[in-house]
Amino acid sequence: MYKLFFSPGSAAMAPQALLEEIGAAYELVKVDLATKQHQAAEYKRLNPNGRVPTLVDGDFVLFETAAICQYLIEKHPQAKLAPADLQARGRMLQWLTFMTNTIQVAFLDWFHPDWKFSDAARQADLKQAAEAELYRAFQVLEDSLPGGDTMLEGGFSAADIYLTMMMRWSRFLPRPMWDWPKLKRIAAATYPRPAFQRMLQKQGIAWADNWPQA
Ligand SMILES: N[C@@H](CCC(=O)N[C@@H](CS)C(=O)NCC(=O)O)C(=O)O
Repeated sequence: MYKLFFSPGSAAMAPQALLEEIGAAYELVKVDLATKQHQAAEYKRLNPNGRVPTLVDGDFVLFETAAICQYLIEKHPQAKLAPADLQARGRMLQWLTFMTNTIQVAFLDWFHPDWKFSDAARQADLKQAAEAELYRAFQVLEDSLPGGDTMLEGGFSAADIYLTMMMRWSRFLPRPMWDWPKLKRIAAATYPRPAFQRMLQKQGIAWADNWPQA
């Protein structure tokens, strides 16, 4: 039985939605960021970065969201969370990597400019730069994706879950990700999936309340 250390609405959403897609048994362990549980020595033994998520599979401990997703994809091939074709799989890895090391990083700067600077003016500059970087990255996706309900032409994959997690984070941006039509279409097809809905419900959170229904 897996253990997934999470905080509601965090990057744990994607691995948990994948666990739900797989139908795997898992225990959800809440890490309270408000009381700094993620900085406690006990948790940092699992995840030295003091971040969520962390996946525990027996004696094996794994951190980094994209790595956890990839591990689950590989461990449960029957769940078909990635295409079988090598090049299509390469494309999925390209987008997972782009989302985790470009988009997610810019989101962190936008949400937490205080992590890098104490000075208010420098925080404002960082937030502005992060917002511009997010829009640039959304445009890269928009210009590159085939169009349709999924990121890959071959159909649903873990990358769709990852993008939809970011879509929810983007609800606070002046221009949420759903301003980009191809990205909106993917999230529109992904967030109603029963697995994604179970993840939201188990985390005690809702889909974006400002999501444009039309
Ligand atoms: N690259 C890491 C980033 C994880 C990360 O930054 N998680 C955030 C929540 S989305 C966190 O743990 N924040 C701790 C905090 O707010 O202090 C990953 O994808 O696992």
